[in-house]
Amino acid sequence: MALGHWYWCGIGVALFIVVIVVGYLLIGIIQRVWNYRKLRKWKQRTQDSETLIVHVPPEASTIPNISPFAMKVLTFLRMAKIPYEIDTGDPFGGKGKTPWISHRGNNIADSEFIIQYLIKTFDIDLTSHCAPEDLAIATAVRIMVDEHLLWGMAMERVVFGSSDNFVRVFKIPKCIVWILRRIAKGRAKDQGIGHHSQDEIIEIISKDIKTISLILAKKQFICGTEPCPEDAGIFGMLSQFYWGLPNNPYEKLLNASCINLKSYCNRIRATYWPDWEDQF
Ligand SMILES: N[C@@H](CCC(=O)N[C@@H](CS)C(=O)NCC(=O)O)C(=O)O
Ligand SMILES: *[C@@H]1O[C@H](CO)[C@@H](O)[C@H](O)[C@H]1NC(C)=O
Repeated sequence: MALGHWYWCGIGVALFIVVIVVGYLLIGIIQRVWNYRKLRKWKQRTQDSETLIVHVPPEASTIPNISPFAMKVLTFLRMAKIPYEIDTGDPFGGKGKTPWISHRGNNIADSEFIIQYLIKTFDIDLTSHCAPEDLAIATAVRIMVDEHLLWGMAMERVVFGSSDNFVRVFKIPKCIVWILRRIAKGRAKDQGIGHHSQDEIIEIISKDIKTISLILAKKQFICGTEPCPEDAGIFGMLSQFYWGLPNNPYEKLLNASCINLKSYCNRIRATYWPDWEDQF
């Protein structure tokens, strides 16, 4: 009797494990096939045309795009005067991230690879006015923004900020806030910053913001009087703090001691986004 009990119990556990493993593998396979078909579709759609398609998340409510990397690429395209069309149906590309582009049958993911591709393909020169050492500092600032300031923005927006703001800015249903919060928390822990308290994160991120403010100083753009591609990246993120995070704890800092960053954002917005309000 007792043996029979353990026998069926063992079968049950084994079946359960098999179902989980097969389910996991199946999801992986479906994802791959779906990804492959998506990339093939956009390759076919763009290979005989000159239209540049930029894949980004759907429209938000207070800023043209809630992805800082989408804002970076879109602002760069405007700086370089390259015409583009937006697609919001497939925001995530071959690397699972947004934005990505499709052009002449090429699918390119990651904002930096996209900008490199565009500079090469359209023969864009937006750095000839920069001294090499100024450009190096601009690049260092942009990398800090992309890889560090990003986490302060994401934590504030998704984890600490009110879900009402999140729902309003993103135009998403309230029921998915919880799951996005869990995902963001997990990623922030993997990155490292997620282990700190909110106060500690505010301290860390305020230092980033003050540093950028000091480096920008009285300059119009990060490399001087003319914009360079790194400005697109810096603006892509700062614009989120300015317009895409209502009532965030950095507002006071920006108002009080980093007002040059607000002027910088306003300058870039006025120059490249005269149609800002029409975007949402
Ligand atoms: N290094 C990438 C970063 C892109 C990125 O992190 N995009 C975010 C949105 S701002 C994303 O797609 N997140 C979705 C995810 O990670 O699942 C780039 O520069 O394009
Ligand atoms: C920052 O300045 C703006 C515009 O001047 C104002 O609307 C906002 O309330 C200020 N925020 C804080 C926290 O001081």
